[in-house]
Amino acid sequence: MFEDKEWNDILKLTAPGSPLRKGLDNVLMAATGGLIVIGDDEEILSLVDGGFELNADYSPSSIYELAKMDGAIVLDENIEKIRFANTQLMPRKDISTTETGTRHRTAERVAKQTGCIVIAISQRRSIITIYKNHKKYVVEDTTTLFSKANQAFQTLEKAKLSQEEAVLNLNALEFADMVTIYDVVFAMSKVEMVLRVTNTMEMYLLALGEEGFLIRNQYEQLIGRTKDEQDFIINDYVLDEMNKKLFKKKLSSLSNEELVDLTKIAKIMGFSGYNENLDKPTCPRGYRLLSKIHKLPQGIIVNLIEYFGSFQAILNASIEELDEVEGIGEIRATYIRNGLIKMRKLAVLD
Ligand code: 3AT
Ligand code: 3AT
Ligand code: MN
Repeated sequence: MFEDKEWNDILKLTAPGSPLRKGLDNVLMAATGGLIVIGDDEEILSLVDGGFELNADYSPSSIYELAKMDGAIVLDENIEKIRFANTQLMPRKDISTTETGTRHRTAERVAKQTGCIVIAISQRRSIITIYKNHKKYVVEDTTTLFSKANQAFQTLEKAKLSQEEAVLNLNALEFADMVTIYDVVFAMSKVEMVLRVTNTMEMYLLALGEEGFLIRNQYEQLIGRTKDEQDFIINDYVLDEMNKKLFKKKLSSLSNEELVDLTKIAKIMGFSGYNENLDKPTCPRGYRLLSKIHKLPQGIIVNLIEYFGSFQAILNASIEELDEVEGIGEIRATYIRNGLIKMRKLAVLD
């Protein structure tokens, strides 16, 4: 939902268990409603009219007591001090707002005018809304968040399963030198799908805070190194550094529907001589499979690929030929050769 780091920070700030969220939940339970501004710079103070100046330490229970009074509460930026309570906020009237009630209209306007975080706790509707700049976010209760996170997790499990299948298939084809553009693009689309669900999942985990501890563990185990997997496929098949960056950008701009259209991905991957024919053969450089050889340093992998030019050439190289590469002696050459043979056996069996 939110791309920017700023909103990730807000999700963290208001996650269940955080001091701020405890205060907000107190106000919600007391059903008094509330209006809270986070930040106390000149610009904000210039909008504050009346009320009491407090400068008391922040605590969730004092927020609850203060929300019994009308008006707004002003906190410092770090949520350590309560600066004012029972104040009237006077944002500029010419700032547009789509809200109807005066509390929420004020919150939206102050957020737009000052750029600080403003929180409205509705008395009538029992919801917490956070405003910052031109965006707003309705804080979801933990039960709703949990069920959404669980749903996302189930989607993720399915996506992960079909990604693994596509990658195992690609392994076998790469060893057999029988890869077509279709196979690469198919695996790429599956990996990208997993990463997209991952983004949604991570947002829910942020919003759940410490309450999301168990599901976070499960999630991390499931996801493992999927991000690396995508980078490896890109390194294996997308031409130069410039194109790699551009490719990632173009890939993420595809909608979920477009992602299913494999010709679209093939086009942006920039296979040479690609003309809508997904059956055209292609071959990897070898980054992905070589990285599966236990403890083989990245630098050696790069040297190997630069020396031999393709994965097949590395696969067919003798121990003496491997030995020629910088950083590879006889022992390491044997280790690489055996590693590849072992992997090929496994890949073809699958
Ligand atoms: P009470 O003594 O609590 O009735 P008050 O002067 O403390 O009045 P409140 O801040 O409690 O006033 O506001 C009560 C309602 O009055 C809330 C809002 O619906 C309405 N209200 C307040 N200020 C305005 C305004 N400037 N324009 C329209 N309605 C307003
Ligand atoms: P509810 O969803 O009813 O809680 P609302 O957006 O409908 O919120 P109201 O007009 O009912 O807002 O006003 C409710 C209270 O909000 C009244 C007052 O205590 C507070 N409030 C409204 N405007 C301001 C303001 N400019 N500064 C401080 N407090 C305000
Ligand atoms: Mn109202």
